[in-house]
Amino acid sequence: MDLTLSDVSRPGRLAAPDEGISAEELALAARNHGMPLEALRYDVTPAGLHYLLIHYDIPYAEEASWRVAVDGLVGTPLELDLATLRALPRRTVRVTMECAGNGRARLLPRPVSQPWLVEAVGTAEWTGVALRDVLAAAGVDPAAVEVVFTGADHGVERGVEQDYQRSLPVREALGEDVLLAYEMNGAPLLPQHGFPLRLVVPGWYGMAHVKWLRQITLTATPFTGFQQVVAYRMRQSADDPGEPVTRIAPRALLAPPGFPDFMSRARVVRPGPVLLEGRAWSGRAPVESIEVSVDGGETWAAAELAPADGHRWAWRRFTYAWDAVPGQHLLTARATDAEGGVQPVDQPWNRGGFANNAVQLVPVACLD
Ligand SMILES: Nc1nc2c(c(=O)[nH]1)N[C@H]1C(S)=C(S)[C@@H](COP(=O)(O)O)O[C@H]1N2
Ligand SMILES: [Mo]
Repeated sequence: MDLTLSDVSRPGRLAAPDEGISAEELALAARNHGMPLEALRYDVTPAGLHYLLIHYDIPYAEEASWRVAVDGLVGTPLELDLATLRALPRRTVRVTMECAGNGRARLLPRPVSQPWLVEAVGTAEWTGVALRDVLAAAGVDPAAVEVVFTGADHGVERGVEQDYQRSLPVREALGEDVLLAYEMNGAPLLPQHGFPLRLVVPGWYGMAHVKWLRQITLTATPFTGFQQVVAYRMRQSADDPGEPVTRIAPRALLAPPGFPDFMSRARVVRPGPVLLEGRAWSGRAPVESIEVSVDGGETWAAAELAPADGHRWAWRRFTYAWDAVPGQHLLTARATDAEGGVQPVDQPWNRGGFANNAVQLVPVACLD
């Protein structure tokens, strides 16, 4: 029998109303783990607690032989090794990264894919060279409109065989904090986070931060690869071209208060003062205020927001002093950013389950 790639690769689909998470989705979830929410207590997420999202396999890479090519519409094409990149001026940026599919598994109907609840987020200190320094060394042709980034990983997705590739408009690529990063939290990148080199695009959802970066190509026309025009579009129906997924929508998450039940992970607290804490971020504009509700969103109160301390692209801590009384409570928090973007209580739905920043709901039992 002659098999084609489309025979081994399934189209995107929505789950039936009563359809649970399948073994296939479980396999994805086990590979691509989230950040345990108690890690919201750290300013910088320890590398092993940062979430992971890997479409295909983690490529085997050796730093000594790694090269990244800079080509296309440039004056001087380059082939750079890691020693050359490390000798260029270093820059470190603290960045909160979130997968565009975060919140997907809570949607109704549920898009069948990596089934994130709300834990696909993490904050790291990325160190590397500013992409714009490398582009300046190559000399960007004024006719270039986009930069295409190619990873070393290869797979098939909905019948299309591909290297993982994403593009950015040239003006986004020239942002001062866009990095070719070779360190995470002061140590060489771990294999799963893109060793030895990845792109970091502060403020953008995770798909833009291409790992295992081996090629940077300046193009005269917008890129039409799979991850740009098929995946990562916000579509209402299969034939809707949809808007591209770009910057991170505002979101606040509460660190789970009290202690958990093993199976349900329901939270338990004792009566009295409970300091609620969490983190909030937005890739669009700085977070301006956080509100907390302890009655499932009926009433809201302002939370205390910690200073950004110069870290524009990192989440900010917030706290709220709650006086817990016996009974069942439904906690939630919502972020507003400087552009007036606020988290919805109702789900923002699209077929891929992208950029769903509906508020988190945290049921808490306060025991006598
Ligand atoms: N080459 C390559 N880069 C990639 C991916 C990938 O599968 N291959 N996944 C992207 C997605 S969807 C996300 S959310 C982030 C996750 O980065 P992390 O695993 O370091 O947290 O990497 C992005 N970069
Ligand atoms: Mo992602």
